[in-house]
Amino acid sequence: VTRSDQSIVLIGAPVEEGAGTAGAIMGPAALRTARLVATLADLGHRVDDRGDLMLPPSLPTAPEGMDRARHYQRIAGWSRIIADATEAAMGQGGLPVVLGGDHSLSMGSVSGVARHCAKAGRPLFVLWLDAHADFNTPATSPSGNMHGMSAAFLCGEPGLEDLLGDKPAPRLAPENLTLFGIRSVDRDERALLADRGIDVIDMRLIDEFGVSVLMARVIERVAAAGGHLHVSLDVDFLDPSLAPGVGTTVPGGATYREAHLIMEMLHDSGLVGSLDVVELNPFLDDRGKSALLLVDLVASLFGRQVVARGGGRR
Ligand code: EXY
Ligand code: MN
Ligand code: MN
Ligand code: MN
Repeated sequence: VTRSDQSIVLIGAPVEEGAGTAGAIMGPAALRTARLVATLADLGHRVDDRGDLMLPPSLPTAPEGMDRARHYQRIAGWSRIIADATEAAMGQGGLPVVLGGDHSLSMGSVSGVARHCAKAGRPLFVLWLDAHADFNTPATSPSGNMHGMSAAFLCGEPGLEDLLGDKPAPRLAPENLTLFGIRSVDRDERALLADRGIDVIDMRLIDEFGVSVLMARVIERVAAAGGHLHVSLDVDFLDPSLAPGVGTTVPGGATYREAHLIMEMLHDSGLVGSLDVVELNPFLDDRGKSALLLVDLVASLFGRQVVARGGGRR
């Protein structure tokens, strides 16, 4: 991945059935209204906006016992087309940016990336910026909402084995997942995270050590392995005072500068090869505030800087 002039492929994924609240269907449109395309192009990147994916009319059938995963059939349908889209974009040398849509879309987006990485022989790492761990399974979930299950699914936890049909993805090695910004975890989910030894950077650790030290650690691990880093950015990672446009706000989130510093460090690392921007709910937003902040954060990730730093750090 080069540090400028990247080939960014925008993929709209207006999925909302994975969330408990409607409205994320409007997320991709709001991000475009907030000038995402022009912002990335102004930074010198090629931007190929492929528009929004559409759920095909015929949906996969649900295996027996899928009543604990709400809207399973629709999420399975979405996951398959989203996985195909990110895999195709990467196969063409592009950097997929998936515009959500609720966080269940990452079951598809990361799966497509995982298939590409497996073919390329490159280890996959995922940085999950979120208030929630999204590490429930159909058996542990208190809500049945599939946006709370995506990270667990990607690590191969049981219950959703047939989601991708005849094109399954290699599972994400649990030690290559970092959950960052976490401050809301369910009881059985907490036990599962501990059992699997998932790297959970909760808000308390961020308060104690600061994002700089904690992010440097993540970046060093990916760099040492020569890995591909996928970033999955959930709006509720941010403090609700900054980003009210999300159905699952939790107090005590990342500040404006913490979030930008993370994006700036990720840019300088040169390791990010794919991105999800998820959970934006324009119906709940305050005059586009959350959408505009997200576009600014994506700009930082793709190289916007306050002053030019010749060459930068790697
Ligand atoms: N842990 C709760 C559940 O599983 O229902 C809430 C999940 C919210 C998920 C949002 C997208 O990050
Ligand atoms: Mn590649
Ligand atoms: Mn999430
Ligand atoms: Mn969340």
